[in-house]
Amino acid sequence: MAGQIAIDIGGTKIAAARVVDGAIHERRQIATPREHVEATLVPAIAGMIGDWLPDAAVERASLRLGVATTGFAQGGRITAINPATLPFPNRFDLGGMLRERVGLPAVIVNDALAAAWGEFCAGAGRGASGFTFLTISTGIGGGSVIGGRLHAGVTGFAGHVGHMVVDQAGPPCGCGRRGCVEAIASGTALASRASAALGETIDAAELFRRASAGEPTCRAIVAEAVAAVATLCLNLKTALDIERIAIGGSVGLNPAFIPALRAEIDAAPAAFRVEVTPASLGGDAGLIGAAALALSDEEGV
Ligand code: BMX
Ligand code: ZN
Repeated sequence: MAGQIAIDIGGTKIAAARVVDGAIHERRQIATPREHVEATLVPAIAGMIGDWLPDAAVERASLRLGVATTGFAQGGRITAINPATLPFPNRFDLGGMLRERVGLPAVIVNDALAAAWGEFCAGAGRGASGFTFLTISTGIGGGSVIGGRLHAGVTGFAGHVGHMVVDQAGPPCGCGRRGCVEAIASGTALASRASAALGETIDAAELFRRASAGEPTCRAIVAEAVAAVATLCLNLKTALDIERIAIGGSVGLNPAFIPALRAEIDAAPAAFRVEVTPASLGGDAGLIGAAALALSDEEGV
């Protein structure tokens, strides 16, 4: 069966899929190797997709991998904006290494930009004339589709809204700034803030469980994260005047998150309010978007 091979590299998981006509036919997932990423990442990906590669040279000739990845993607290379999300060397040549190891060219796009395109084409962004996707996951990423075009910006950096500052006196972020929404509300930040406050190691999922059970420290940490993401949404509305924001990622899709976010946004002055909705492709948005971008001539990514 023909189709695209799509890969989504996140700070916690790598997913790979065969995508046929925009639908996922077979999907695999592994934990992201976080040690010696420069040496382990590409072999791990090659191991996931090896048996999907066609033998016939003629079929290989028309195939391009669609790769969504955490990090700032530029000309096939990726750079960590926040190395705490996934540490790889600056301008890591992911495209070149994949071509060498797998024998296929790859279209490399930031994960949240790819997911924004996936949600716009086939999910929660369909029909929106201005749309932003936010992933609240290991890190916080974003992507916007304005007037039907993916807005990657002049260098491909657009969408790195996890590094918009929402509290100038806030905690330091791995990107080098202070008070970024990612330093307050990402899964990484929530786990480390909760662990420090409670004196025991817990992850973001456990933080939400305890907050739902009424534990006051956990409730306060979650409330601060929700307020930070709400500020980000209101700021995005002022910058882009989008119609809808879809929220994805393991933190964003926690059942407690979006209702609390909506309540916070609804308390803002009317002109700043924006519709927020769960990402409808769930964890597959990046795969579907990357597959579509590998086929398309969507520019600037
Ligand atoms: C970080 C940054 C973004 C990414 C976002 C979500 C790195 C390595 N990544 O802000 O490029 O889109 O995290 O990443 O600097 P995820 O791994 O949580 O999906
Ligand atoms: Zn930052």
